[in-house]
Amino acid sequence: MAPENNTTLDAVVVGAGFSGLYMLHRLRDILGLDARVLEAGDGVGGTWYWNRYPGARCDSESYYYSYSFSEDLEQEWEWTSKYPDQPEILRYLEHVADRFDLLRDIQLETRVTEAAFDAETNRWKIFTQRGEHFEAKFLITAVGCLSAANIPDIPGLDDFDGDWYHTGAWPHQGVDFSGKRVGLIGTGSTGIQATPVIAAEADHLTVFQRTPNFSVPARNAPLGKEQWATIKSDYRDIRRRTRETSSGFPYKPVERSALQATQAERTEVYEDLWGKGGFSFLWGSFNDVMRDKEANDTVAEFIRDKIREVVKDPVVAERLLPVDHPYGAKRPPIDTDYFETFNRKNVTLVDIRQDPITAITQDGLHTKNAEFELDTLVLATGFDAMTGALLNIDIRGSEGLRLADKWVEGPRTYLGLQVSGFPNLFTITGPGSPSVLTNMPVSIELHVEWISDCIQHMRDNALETIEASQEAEDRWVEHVSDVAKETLLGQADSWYLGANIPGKTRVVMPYPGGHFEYRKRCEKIARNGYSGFDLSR
Ligand code: FAD
Ligand code: N01
Repeated sequence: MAPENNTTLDAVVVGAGFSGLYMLHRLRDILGLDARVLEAGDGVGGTWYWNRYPGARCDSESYYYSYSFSEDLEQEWEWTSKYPDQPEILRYLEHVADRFDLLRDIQLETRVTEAAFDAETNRWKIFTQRGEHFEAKFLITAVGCLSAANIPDIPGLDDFDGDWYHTGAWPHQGVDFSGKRVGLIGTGSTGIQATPVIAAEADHLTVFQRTPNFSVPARNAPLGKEQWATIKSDYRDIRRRTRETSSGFPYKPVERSALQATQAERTEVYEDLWGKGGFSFLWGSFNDVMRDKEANDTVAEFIRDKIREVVKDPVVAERLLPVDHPYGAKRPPIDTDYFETFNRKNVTLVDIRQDPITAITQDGLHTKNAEFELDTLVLATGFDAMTGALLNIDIRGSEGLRLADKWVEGPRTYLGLQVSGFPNLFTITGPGSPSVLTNMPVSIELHVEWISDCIQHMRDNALETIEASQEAEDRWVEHVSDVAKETLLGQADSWYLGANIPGKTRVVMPYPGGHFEYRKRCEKIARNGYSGFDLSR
């Protein structure tokens, strides 16, 4: 779509991933609004457009890591496996864009840099990197919780003669690792997915690990005709269950406590779930593992034993043992042959807590005690999560208040949906909502539908603006913090808290009260005429 200047619209949506695509469909095709999506990338798909690194795939099972809003779409699409790879998920999102004829209202290669609310006209003024200017009544951010890459400030990165890549901005043509000495920094979900695949191709892979991580086997498997027949006939029930659990996963909530079980009973449960693989290991074991450190220790020790069992060199095994945080307090990865990969002769593990990285040079990487010659460096160093992409836009509210100033001590929102002082701005899966603690399409659909219903309500009642009240926001921020204290989330230096970004205020950003409770609360607030929001004519 050709750039235009001074375009006036009902709504501007920023971002064309899972969130932005569905938001556009609701606004345009259900509400009949004049809406446009502005997307920085040159294609749709968001996470699945950017993260093309080797081994990238989802960790929610495919049949519920998908939209539920269209039964026809559900019946048409068949995923090849439980955890499909990035190209397949991207194809799905491209299919959705095509099927619902969304592309004609998506403007690609358009990065939003600034947005300011004009209180005279009650309109948002939105500016892009390529000099365009839009005005819209509603500004809806669909910028993603995990879309602003974290590139660590390691001295010398620019001097490196080889190639370096961040996994969240992977080249579309791929990277050829054959015959290469590769270094990989980071052992989060991304590093854990990429390591086995790169190791199989490279001449040598050196993994630079700052914090050992828990990981359980994914046990990926194809989905065949019979499974599809069952899934398709059960879809409504599956979707209902995703909405009625705290995780957005359709697992039955477990009633049993790890501490009330005997050691033998616990081992039996953990062995069974280890064999099944995936997130059933987290959600399907015991109800106290995410709340009680002693209960958590039982599962943590089980995983450590598995690592000791798999990794043949006891020194390497010891280095891989996660000991500084409870299982699940960081987003738990699932893997295919991650720990096994450290038995390969062409893989070295470096503990950069013991021997910190000091610099990157022309030839490779230096730690305090050693030098590593490298041809290629992979930064699997994650994201400035939850607030990064929002604050990369200079957003100013009704009295010129900057979002970046308002959030200096951590994000403040009401329900993760709105920010006091920023009328008619909606933040899909914003901080303060369950978002990343859930299977995200479920949280995304909830927000998209809540926002479009809210806009419909405003139109029906000739309302001009909606804004979270200061009081409701303060109460919500306090509630999020209180609920977080009942969990183990505070006990890890994770991106949930912003602890991965130097200088970022440490605060639990996602709402840990569970999807179902949160959903009921959002629905009740809407039924009560949007209590906690100020609406004006
Ligand atoms: P995104 O997909 O991140 O899309 C945001 C879009 O906004 C991007 O395309 C970006 O370019 C654009 N954008 C941002 N800022 C601007 C700007 N200023 N101007 C214009 N455009 C902008 N979640 C799960 O629940 N299950 C999983 O299995 C799972 N797997 C994941 C695997 C990886 C590798 C990663 C990184 C995340 C994964 N997630 C998973 C989380 C995932 O981000 C969400 O599931 C979902 O894809 C988010 O969709 P979104 O549309 O909200 O955001
Ligand atoms: O990022 P991360 P990610 N020097 O922040 C290390 C989703 N996802 O891209 O732990 C050295 O988790 C950092 O070390 P430490 C999922 O929600 C899902 O892996 O901070 N090391 C850590 O080891 C996930 O949680 C899938 O000490 C540095 C790593 O880099 C989220 O995206 C796949 C460093 C970053 O781990 C983010 O995952 C991929 C530095 N300066 C992603 N800075 C699925 O499977 C950071 N690190 C679905």
